Amino acid sequence: MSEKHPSLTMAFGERAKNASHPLTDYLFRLMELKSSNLCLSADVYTARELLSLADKAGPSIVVLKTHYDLISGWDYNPQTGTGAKLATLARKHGFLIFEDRKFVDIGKTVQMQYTAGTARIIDWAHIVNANIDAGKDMVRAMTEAAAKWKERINYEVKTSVTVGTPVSDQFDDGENGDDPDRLDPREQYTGFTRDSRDVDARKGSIVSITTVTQSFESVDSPRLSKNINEGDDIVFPGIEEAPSDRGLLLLAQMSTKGCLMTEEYTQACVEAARENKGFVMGYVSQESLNTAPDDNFIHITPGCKLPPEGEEENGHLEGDGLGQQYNTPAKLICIKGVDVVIVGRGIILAGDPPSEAERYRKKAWKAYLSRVA
Ligand code: BMP
Repeated sequence: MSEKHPSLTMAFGERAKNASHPLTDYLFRLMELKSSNLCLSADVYTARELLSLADKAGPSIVVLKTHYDLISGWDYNPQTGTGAKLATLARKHGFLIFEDRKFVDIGKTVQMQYTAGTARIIDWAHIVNANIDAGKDMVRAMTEAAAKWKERINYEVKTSVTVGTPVSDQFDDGENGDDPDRLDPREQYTGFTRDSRDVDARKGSIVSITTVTQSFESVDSPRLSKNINEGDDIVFPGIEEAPSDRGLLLLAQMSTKGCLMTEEYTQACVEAARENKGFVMGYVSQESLNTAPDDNFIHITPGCKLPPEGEEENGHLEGDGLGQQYNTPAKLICIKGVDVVIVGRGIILAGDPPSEAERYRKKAWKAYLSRVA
């Protein structure tokens, strides 16, 4: 880390002005507005707990980090499911949703995992991350997928299918197999367009009449503003709604003991970030990686914990016994130069998680203020 890099002493509000990604600009301004550089890692067991925690801790945080695949009862419905509900809470409290999916695969597979499948991550997560062990082309693949998605949401396709005489075997191809609005990979990336014949072919054995209606609806506002139920349209005051752009964080370093990510790998992340500034917001890392004069990437850092209230703050913090290592917000922000700290169990396992989130917010913000002073 270069101690003297300008991003280390510049206020977040100033960094917003030079941000190369609309979401980074937004996030820096949100951080100033809420006096928060705290990300809550909402690693709880059920969707109900997740939504309740997001609602209660929402005022203290600027990013909510999820692992959707560890949540039981995740409702995949794009309009009314868990992702859509989180999006409503994000708008209400002013935070961004970061799905910690750590994509790593060939570009084509990652494109599909990101934009399609059951979870349709891109629909509800403003930010995702990637491990680029597979090579830098994966970042380009994700950039292209996000650009196509954004193009597509400007012309929302509404398709309704009416079927007659359904019989039990119509559910053969999975619960979402008949979702007419789902992204077809061929449709997305090769110009393929589904038409009524496809639907007819799939339904041929089970329906007597199939009617497909498609309409194209132009929308100007962000995707997340759509499908809002009445009463759920509250937007956090003092800032506009988050842009509909999607952003990527590169997993450049990990917090774990014995992490195998080499300096060479981390340097490849830095190069990939600089080459894809329009989509890469920054890094999940353990230190600032801004070294070139105009680097202004955001650094979001897990492995953060505070000692219990009243205990010596600079003492040694125990890991979790499973490889996780912890540092205090003061060390990560002032010494290592990161911008946002990620806290999971430090908050979740506290007696009163919302007030513990507030304690972390204050400590992390104080560390930032002393860094830029
Ligand atoms: P906790 O604060 O409870 O240790 O949780 C840390 C969270 O950050 C977990 O969700 C974990 O998956 C994630 N994480 C991490 O701990 N270290 C990394 O290097 C990268 C991560 O995404």
